[in-house]
Amino acid sequence: MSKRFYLTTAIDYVNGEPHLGHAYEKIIADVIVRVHRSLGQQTFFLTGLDEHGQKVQQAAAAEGKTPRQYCDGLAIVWKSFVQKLGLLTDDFVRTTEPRHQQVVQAILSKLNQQGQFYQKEYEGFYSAKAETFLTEKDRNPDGAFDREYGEVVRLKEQNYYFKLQAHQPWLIEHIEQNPSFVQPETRRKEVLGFLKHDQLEDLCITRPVARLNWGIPFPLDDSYVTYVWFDALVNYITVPAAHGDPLVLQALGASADSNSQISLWPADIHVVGKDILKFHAVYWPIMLKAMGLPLPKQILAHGWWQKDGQKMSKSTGNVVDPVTVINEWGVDAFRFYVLRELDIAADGNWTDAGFRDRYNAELADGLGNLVNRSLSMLKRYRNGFVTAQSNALAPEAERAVKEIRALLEQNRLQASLVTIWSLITRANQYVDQTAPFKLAKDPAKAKLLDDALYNLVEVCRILAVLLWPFLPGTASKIYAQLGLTEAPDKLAAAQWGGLKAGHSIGTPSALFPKKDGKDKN
Ligand code: ME8
Repeated sequence: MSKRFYLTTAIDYVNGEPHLGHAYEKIIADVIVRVHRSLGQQTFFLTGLDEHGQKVQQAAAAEGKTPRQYCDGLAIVWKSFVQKLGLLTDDFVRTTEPRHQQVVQAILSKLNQQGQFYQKEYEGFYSAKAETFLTEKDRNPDGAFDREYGEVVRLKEQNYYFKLQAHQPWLIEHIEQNPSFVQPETRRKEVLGFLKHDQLEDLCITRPVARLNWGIPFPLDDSYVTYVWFDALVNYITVPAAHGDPLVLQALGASADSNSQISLWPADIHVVGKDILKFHAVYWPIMLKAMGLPLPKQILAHGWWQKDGQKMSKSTGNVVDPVTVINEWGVDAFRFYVLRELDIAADGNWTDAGFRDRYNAELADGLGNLVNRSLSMLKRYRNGFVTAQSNALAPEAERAVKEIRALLEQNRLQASLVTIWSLITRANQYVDQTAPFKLAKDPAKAKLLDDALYNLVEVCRILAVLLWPFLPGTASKIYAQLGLTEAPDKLAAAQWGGLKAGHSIGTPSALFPKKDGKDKN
């Protein structure tokens, strides 16, 4: 049983509908999963919902629903969002599922037996929005708590704590010795800076039922529920356990069913936003180490989106609704904009004009035009039959494939798209330089026309293979228009010379119809 490439995203709070930030994270993850599939690996892609906690309890109450009714309703919306984005997911976890609850409780019991927990009374500040306790250190220079914490209240309560301090030295060493453990580099430095300069506070892992009852019952004391982050992080091993991962089952003290085993753990990449890096790069590794499980290979933290230079906020109406954009422009146009606009490390700014400009210039005039005119010319001048192999663009295509392979190994998605588009630009120049429409008028130039047409359709084929992880629907359409019945889902097919003389292509049609400037987006 070989281990699959296992990738996860953050599980989203189910206290509203999905927005641009959620969509972005899932798309980055999907591209990386598809890259690994294209390289021939077996993959497993997990996403899901974080359904417990005060925020969800409050959101449900505001709608006059029980938390369960509220979550069940929204789970339908979020699952259909996965379809809308075209994600190749293998499972969808909800933290209210019994399979998850069992794993959380088993871990809590195990860590308790090892003496990792203790009780103490806390008196101080609490933010329900961030589901966290705050200290004086969290105040801004003006003395107020940041607006991101929402309403901050004073409280005094008895809770259970997880001892973290003893773990600090090995974690620093692990991050120093494994540069790819936290990426991008700026985020790695951020975590190291924090671990080296601040003493880790023990983690409060319970909330009293009297204040919050929407959570996983704490197995050691029924007057508590489990802290939502301890609950949520565990989802990453709930699913391996549910699929019979022997390593995880062993750590949980459960026996493996030999008929249904998939090896997933350790995760290859946890894709998360920069705001939840500490939970993933500090608390989660410590929890795993205490459980006796190996650490994930990488935590990849992406930047955040704003709209028109401002934080997205439902109350001001300043939001991008991915579903509206996708319904109007198509999912691949949406995927392209978010992937091309930002490097994973950077923060981004959505503008409707920027979206429209990229659509028209890069998708319609760049890729769409190249594919449409290349295939249409082959149809018109050679009845749609592929001409004899010619290699004028082969060196440039091969160079691009090599460069993209290296970039993809480092998850440099934006840079890969830049390289793909330089090949598109080069091929469009080649049309202008060779001018097949002129060659077609002179029978003495038939061989030159054959050569030009071969180079163009073969570049289109290679582009489809390179584009598949990013724009899967478009890549499949290009293959179909080329009359190819297989899927463009293997990078090995990006080798020059795949199209054979005499092959008959399908019917060309516009991939990205040009839109005028009056659209809303
Ligand atoms: O944090 N731009 O859930 P969440 C980019 N349940 N990414 C954004 C974003 C934006 N404007 N807004 C949110 C949680 N995100 C927890 C996670 S994981 C065990 C538990 C990202 O719904 C955010 O960074 O608040 C996070 O990675 C994800 O969306 C879910 O955020």
